[in-house]
Amino acid sequence: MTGTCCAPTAERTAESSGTPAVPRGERSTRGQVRIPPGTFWMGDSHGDGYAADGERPVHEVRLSAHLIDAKAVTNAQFAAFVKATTYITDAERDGVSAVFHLAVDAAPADILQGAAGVPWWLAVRGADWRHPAGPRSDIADLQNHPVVHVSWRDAQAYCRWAGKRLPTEAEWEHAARGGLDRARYPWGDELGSGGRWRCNIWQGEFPRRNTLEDGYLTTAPVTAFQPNGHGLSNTVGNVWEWCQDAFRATEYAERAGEAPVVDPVAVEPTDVDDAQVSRVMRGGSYLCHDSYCNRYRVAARSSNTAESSSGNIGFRCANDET
Ligand SMILES: [Ca+2]
Ligand SMILES: [Ca+2]
Ligand SMILES: [Cu+2]
Repeated sequence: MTGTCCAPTAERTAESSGTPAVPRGERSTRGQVRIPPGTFWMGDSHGDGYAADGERPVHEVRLSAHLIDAKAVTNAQFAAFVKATTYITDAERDGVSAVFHLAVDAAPADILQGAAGVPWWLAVRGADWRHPAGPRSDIADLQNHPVVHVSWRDAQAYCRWAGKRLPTEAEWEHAARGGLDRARYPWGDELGSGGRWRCNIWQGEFPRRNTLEDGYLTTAPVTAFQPNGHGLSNTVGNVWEWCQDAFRATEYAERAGEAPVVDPVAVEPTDVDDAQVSRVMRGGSYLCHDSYCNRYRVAARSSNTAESSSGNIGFRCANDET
């Protein structure tokens, strides 16, 4: 396990290449909202981002009409998928996933190591989507919380079964903006607080003391907090959300000059199923805090390898309009 700021990267030992064999389900738009065709300014209009993430230059993007889930995929939904397909996630196959240190619920022998540079992440044996805090935890009381410990490859498999697909990075950002032009957050430019948090991030001193002003140390139910202008809940905060795109920090710079860019998606040219390809994650998570990671903004970008999983990465689905 090596470290990126907000979510650790797995060094999997189990064989994990190739598309998992999951039957493709009939197209479904259940739980999805329609996003009409339109253009928007993609990227960081405020200069808030980390240069290495490539949130700039801001550029105009035109999107065709599409659909996107109003909320992240829940544990209950993922359980239905696993029941129907007997799918085994990357974390289950590997036997290990990353859990935030204050959340671990495991025997000491199952706590293997901290991640280099990010000691608040612990590799925990037996941590997986059914046991989000480790082997001693379960999801009985977390049915409507976002599924976590799912890799990009696991998310792809779910989408295939559900008759859906992952959103592109551009679709995700456009939907997360909720119709607010160039705003910082899904509700406007100010984070707000004063006892009224709009999203699930970290309050207090990261990574030891969380004052829980927003109510949650780790995940919140997928419909907690007010939805944005498009009816989407918890785009920023709660859990990172996988997108379809391969991650390239230079992506936006390469788009400059085309105006507007139409339905962009960064594809990995060699092997779309490569477990090592870095895939885009959006929205930040319950661990984000301005003091070390302000990626709970709609423009913020991050990435992880397609086989990585942790207790703060989930996903929502999208669909073409037929
Ligand atoms: Ca929180
Ligand atoms: Ca989110
Ligand atoms: Cu963060």
